[in-house]
Amino acid sequence: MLLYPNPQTRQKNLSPDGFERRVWTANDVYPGPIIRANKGDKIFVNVTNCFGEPASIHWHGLTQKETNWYDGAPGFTQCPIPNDVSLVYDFSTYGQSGTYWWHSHYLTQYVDGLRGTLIIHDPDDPYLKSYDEEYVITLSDWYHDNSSTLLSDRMAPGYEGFDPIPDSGLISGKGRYDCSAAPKDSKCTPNAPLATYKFKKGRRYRLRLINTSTEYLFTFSIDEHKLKIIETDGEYVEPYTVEKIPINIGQRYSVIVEANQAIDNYWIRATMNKECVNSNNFTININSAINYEVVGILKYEGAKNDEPTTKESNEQHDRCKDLSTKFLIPLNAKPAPEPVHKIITLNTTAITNEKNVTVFTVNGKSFSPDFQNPTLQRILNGEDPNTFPDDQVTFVYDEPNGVIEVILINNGNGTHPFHMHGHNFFVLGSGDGTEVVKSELNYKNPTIRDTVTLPAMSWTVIRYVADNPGVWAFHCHIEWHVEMGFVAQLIESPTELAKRQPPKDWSSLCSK
Ligand SMILES: [Cu+2]
Repeated sequence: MLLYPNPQTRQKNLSPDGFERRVWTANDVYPGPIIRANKGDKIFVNVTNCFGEPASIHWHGLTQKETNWYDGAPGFTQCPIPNDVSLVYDFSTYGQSGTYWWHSHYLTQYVDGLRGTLIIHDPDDPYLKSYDEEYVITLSDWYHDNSSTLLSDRMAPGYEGFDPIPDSGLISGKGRYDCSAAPKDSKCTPNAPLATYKFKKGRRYRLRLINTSTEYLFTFSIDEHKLKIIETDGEYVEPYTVEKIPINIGQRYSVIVEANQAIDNYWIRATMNKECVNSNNFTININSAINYEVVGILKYEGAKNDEPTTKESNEQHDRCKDLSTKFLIPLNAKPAPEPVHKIITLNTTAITNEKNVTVFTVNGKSFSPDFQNPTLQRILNGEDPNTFPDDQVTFVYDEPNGVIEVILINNGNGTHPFHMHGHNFFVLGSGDGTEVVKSELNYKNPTIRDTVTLPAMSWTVIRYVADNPGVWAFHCHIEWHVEMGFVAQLIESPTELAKRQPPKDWSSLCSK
């Protein structure tokens, strides 16, 4: 049992890449503190909101069995926490272990800084003897303007650009901005310190990699070192060794790295894949001085204090795609669950709506949250989820423990990382074009994860067991796209769900 007392969320001036801006922090730091637990622990996090605006925290990858109300998604599972109010998120880790993260799920607040990591250690970790130490490494794009400004520009009627260009990329909250490009009235300190990880020759390190970005897929590598993958999104996998690893927003990998090279300094590279993001001359912040080649340093004990001079691996991967599921076989592989009780097909695209604003649609509908009457509350109040309006984009299935298959079709020309709350899922397969090729599906030992990349003009088939009654968001994790309605609400086993008694502190959020 674990208690994390009183994290205070506050706005504070910080300079992660040398450029000072207002950052939405937890316990005054960015990234927020690492929450560590052991498998089977209960976690209590008392969140005190001092932002001066509403807030919430979602626990990305945690299935929240029996605690749908603590999933932290305003409009779906709660009313946001008002300013000057505390909420204790109280949930069990059940059998989950591995690498997770937490972030605000209220508007674009996490873009401005409210995010951190959550690690569930496993005393029965099958790889425990394969590494000596571990580090948590977060990757993120970073913007100098407040996200609310960027979002209102993005959603301005008639805007014909694309998503805002960031100003830098950060490794574990550290990056380096070219201050000569900063506006005259700003505070910017050049040569900001880079993220540096100390290795001792002969030791083996588990690196927990988490992409906590707003928009960008990163490719991670360490010069002259191999990465042995052992975890995808909390699921152990058969070891698979690469030199570079593509990691999209919301995804996590653990890799084991052996400190088996000469005592020296080596570049850690986290390259932002700009070819996966569309832009044109009108794009917000198109003249950004961003360096997409984000770096940190792996420093062997005994190495000099020089910057590395090492060269990047030339290993190539498919662009704007996840690593092939062929190589991400769960250590406890299971066949795809059967028989399928319900197939949900989600056709996604971007359109210009009647207000001349670009929005995303799922089966022709674009999501708009009702913060003060979230879906879970409506169901607990006895409303029939089959009668919700189009802008709730609901998909209802009331077959406890039935198998749900979701066919995701991306009819657009952008790459989108899709994340499901409340479940991890079996990835049966994916491919180019908008027609599923059944012969390419893997029913024998599919990859298990909770976030999957949907490349432009492509299909993906996933399955999961409906063993978790709740309201579960299923959405693109590009934060701008969430606000542009790129969301489905999965309403799982509502009859069972409606019988549950929510905690009083949760209910009282909606009356404040
Ligand atoms: Cu998207």
